[in-house]
Amino acid sequence: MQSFSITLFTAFIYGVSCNNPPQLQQNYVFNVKEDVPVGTIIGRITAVDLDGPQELTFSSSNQLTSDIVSLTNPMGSSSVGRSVNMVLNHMLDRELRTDYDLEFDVTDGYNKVHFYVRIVCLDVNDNSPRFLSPSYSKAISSRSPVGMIVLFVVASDIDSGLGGQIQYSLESDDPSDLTYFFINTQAGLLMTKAPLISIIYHEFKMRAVATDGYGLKGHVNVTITVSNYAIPTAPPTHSLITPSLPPVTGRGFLIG
Ligand SMILES: [Ca+2]
Ligand SMILES: [Ca+2]
Ligand SMILES: [Ca+2]
Repeated sequence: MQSFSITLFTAFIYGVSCNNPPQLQQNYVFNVKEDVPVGTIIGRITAVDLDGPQELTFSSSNQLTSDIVSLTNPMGSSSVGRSVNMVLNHMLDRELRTDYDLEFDVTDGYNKVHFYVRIVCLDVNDNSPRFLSPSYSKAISSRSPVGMIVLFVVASDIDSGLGGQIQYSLESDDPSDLTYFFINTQAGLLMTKAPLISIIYHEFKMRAVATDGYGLKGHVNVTITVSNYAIPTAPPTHSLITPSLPPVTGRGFLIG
């Protein structure tokens, strides 16, 4: 009897110590677009375990992973491949984070294997260009030359690729405004296009438009005041050295 118990115990130890851990089928990397809706299956994980002792079970191993995905119930036999699907718990935002290394455990009831699944967030053009200033305005003289740079507008777009590339244009409710001004499509330089000399005073109220490579637009109001008044300029900077008057060398005239 004692010999039987020792044999059984030895077999148990041998069996457990020789038990093979679960094997993942591959290193998993999934590309997921940032507009994929909640509840979508974004990937399937499969592991194999030939010798038990139990069918494989999978679990998330940290809070971040649980926040991003849930796992479905396992499907299939461990001996040929047991799988779980990852279901998205909240929408991704590539502009906040471009990738995640999710962490999971898979166990056969004896061995627990920790593994990572990489999620790469793919961009969608979900942002319109935004101007850095809420509005632009400038006063110029009606004697300003054609081709003069009046101001420059700047917009940014946080999407990648074409979705982040901006071209500028100018709009106005009064189309005749656009005979006097135009905007450089790449650099956002707003310039004079025609002589303004006939204008005594006028406020040109226009809109600069930034358009990304897929057609999303951002707008900003631009006011250019043209007048034939003197345009105030910044006062000259004062020098610490007071200039002395030049010596009087000319001749005076006696009027009488
Ligand atoms: Ca095993
Ligand atoms: Ca985006
Ligand atoms: Ca965009």
